[in-house]
This record gives sequence, structure tokens and C-alpha cells, in this order.
Amino acid sequence: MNELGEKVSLIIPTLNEVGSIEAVLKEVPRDVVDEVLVVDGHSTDGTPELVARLGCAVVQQPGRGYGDAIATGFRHVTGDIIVLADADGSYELDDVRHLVQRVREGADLALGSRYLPESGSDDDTVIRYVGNKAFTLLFRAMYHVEISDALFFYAAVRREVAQAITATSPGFEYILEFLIKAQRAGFKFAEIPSAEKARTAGKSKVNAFRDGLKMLWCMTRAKLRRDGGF
Ligand SMILES: Nc1nc2c(ncn2[C@@H]2O[C@H](COP(=O)(O)OP(=O)(O)OP(=O)(O)O)[C@@H](O)[C@H]2O)c(=O)[nH]1
Ligand SMILES: [Mg+2]
Repeated sequence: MNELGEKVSLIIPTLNEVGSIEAVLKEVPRDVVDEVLVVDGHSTDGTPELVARLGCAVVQQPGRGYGDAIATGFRHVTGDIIVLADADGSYELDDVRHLVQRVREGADLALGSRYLPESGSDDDTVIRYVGNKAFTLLFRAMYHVEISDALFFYAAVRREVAQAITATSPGFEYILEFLIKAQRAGFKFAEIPSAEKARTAGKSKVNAFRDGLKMLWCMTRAKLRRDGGF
């Protein structure tokens, strides 16, 4: 809690991350984060049991998919500022401080970026790098949001933003639905550089082809239907 009495919550989605979640929870900067909630996606490797043993709050998402997990997290946490971070050891968790700081300075939504000059990614294959860049360029051209990385979603948002936006895409395309709705609602974006490390254990849940197509469709559909329908 800061001098304004604002509470910071951190949501961590997990799907079979038993090999990395303990180290990730240890890295959370507890001097800035007041509440940690793990939202599990029906892991079969003992992830939620380990999280509970470590004394951290954990809930099961009702449905499936990354988007469904984040939406579940938003419904459960109680912070004034809500941060999202992955469970696979690829995020620089100390950057939570900078994300929260940007929100405290007036941004509605602060995003970590792998593609600012001071950032970087150890986790990019050529396909992923090209895909991330192409999606971000397309996103910027279509929606006029000046961000350099539309798919990282290492984010801190004001509670009001999470409450105002109802994104319902179940999978990773949730990220784009959320950002498009935030832009349409006139929320103020900020960006900080944040390096991405390679995941420390476990397997990626992203399929570049399948999830890429879903994201492309999400962006296109939102443009075709100006009523905001997704
Ligand atoms: N609860 C829940 N979490 C999920 C689901 N899919 C992915 N996650 C988590 O969301 C985060 C992002 O998934 P990743 O597989 O790391 O996606 P990625 O970072 O693009 O892929 P890698 O670079 O290979 O790690 C991780 O913490 C996953 O465990 C899901 O369906 N439900
Ligand atoms: Mg990852």
C-alpha cells in the first residue's frame, strides 16, 4: 500500500507451470504488491496444489484459455491497481515497480514492451519475432495506439479500467480485445521497457499458427463491427 492507500494486486495465470511457479512467486516484489492471486487453468501437474502449499491464493478458472483466466482474475482481486504477469519465469518481476509507478503517475494502463531500445527478448524465435512485430504494426495502423509491443501483456491497469472493459475472448486474442476496448474507451496508455527471458521450465501454450489466426480475426472483426461487437 502506498502513501495514497492504494492497494496493488498481481494476477498470475498458470497452466501446468509446476516447474517455474515457486521461483516466480519468490520473485514478486512484496514491498509493492499487496495481493497475489494465481488463476489456474485446470493444470494436471500439481501447480495449484503447490501454490496452495506455498501459502498463496489460488482459484480455478471456470472455462479454458488465457483470456478466461485473466477475466476470472479481474473478478477476484481487490486492488486499486491490478498487474498481470506470466508464471513461466520469463518476466522481469522487478519491473512491476515501474509499471505501477506509471499508473500512479497518471496512466490508466501501463504496458511492458520487449521492443523498446532498452528492452529485449531471449524467448523470441524468428517466427515469433516477426509475428510480434507484424501484429504490433498492424494493430497500430488499425487502431492508432502508439505502443511497440501489442502481445506481451505485462500490464498494470487501474481498477476502473478492468471494470469498464468486458473482454470475453477465451484465448490469447483476449489481449487484443482488451487493448482495442481500452483504446476505444479513451484510456491513457504508457509503456516501459521490459526484457523477456526464456521460460525456465514447462511448455509454451501458444501455437503460433492457431493463435495467430485467432488474433488476426479478432483485430479484423473489431474493425468490421464498429458497434464494438467481438
Ligand atoms: N489459467 C490459465 N493460464 C494459462 C492458459 N494458457 C496459458 N496460460 C498461462 O499464461 C501464461 C502465458 O502462456 P505461455 O505459454 O507462457 O505463452 P507465451 O509466453 O506466449 O509462450 P512461451 O514464450 O513459449 O512461454 C503462462 O503463465 C501460462 O501458464 C490457460 O488456458 N489458463
Ligand atoms: Mg511465456
